[in-house]
Amino acid sequence: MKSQILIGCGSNLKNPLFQLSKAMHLLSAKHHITLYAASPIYITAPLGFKKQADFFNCVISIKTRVNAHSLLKTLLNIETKMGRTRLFKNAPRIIDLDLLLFRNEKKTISRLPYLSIPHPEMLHRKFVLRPISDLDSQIKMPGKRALYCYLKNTDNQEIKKSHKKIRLPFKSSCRISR
Ligand code: PH2
Ligand code: MG
Ligand code: MG
Repeated sequence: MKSQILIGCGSNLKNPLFQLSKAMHLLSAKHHITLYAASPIYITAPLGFKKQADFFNCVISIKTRVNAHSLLKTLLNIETKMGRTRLFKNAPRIIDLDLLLFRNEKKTISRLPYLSIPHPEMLHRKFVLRPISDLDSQIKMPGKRALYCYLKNTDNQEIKKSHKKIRLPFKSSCRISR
């Protein structure tokens, strides 16, 4: 897989599968973004704040000509457009779009919206690492090992593949999720 721009998607409110599909359609409708591949979707136990419904998570790979900060703004705009509210840290959410990796960039920008890539939590989250390995098991953290190497540290986290299909916004030439 060539693009190396990865976005983690999650939802646990108001028909999460529908919300994931809607987010992918809104993203691919942006003229500066091309959706390149989508991982399978996983049903995952909540990390952090536990008293909430299971999440549906997947990772998508995109191509874009804009920079990471501008892409982050687009992701936050889509979250807002879809009705995301921020009640407290790790609260249930209708949609969460996290910029995980942006090519080989390592960067922190402290002005708003705050950006830190690679995503600071990604190596500890099975709901991120598992779908990334489905897309491409060789993807590396900038300056570190292949991401699948970190998966074994997350054995205690519960995730299972969802077998329900969602509507994907791909053209037939794109790689489609299994
Ligand atoms: N996102 C969080 C916190 N906890 N747990 C699961 N299973 N899936 C998520 O997407 C998730 C979470 C913060 O963004
Ligand atoms: Mg998140
Ligand atoms: Mg987020």
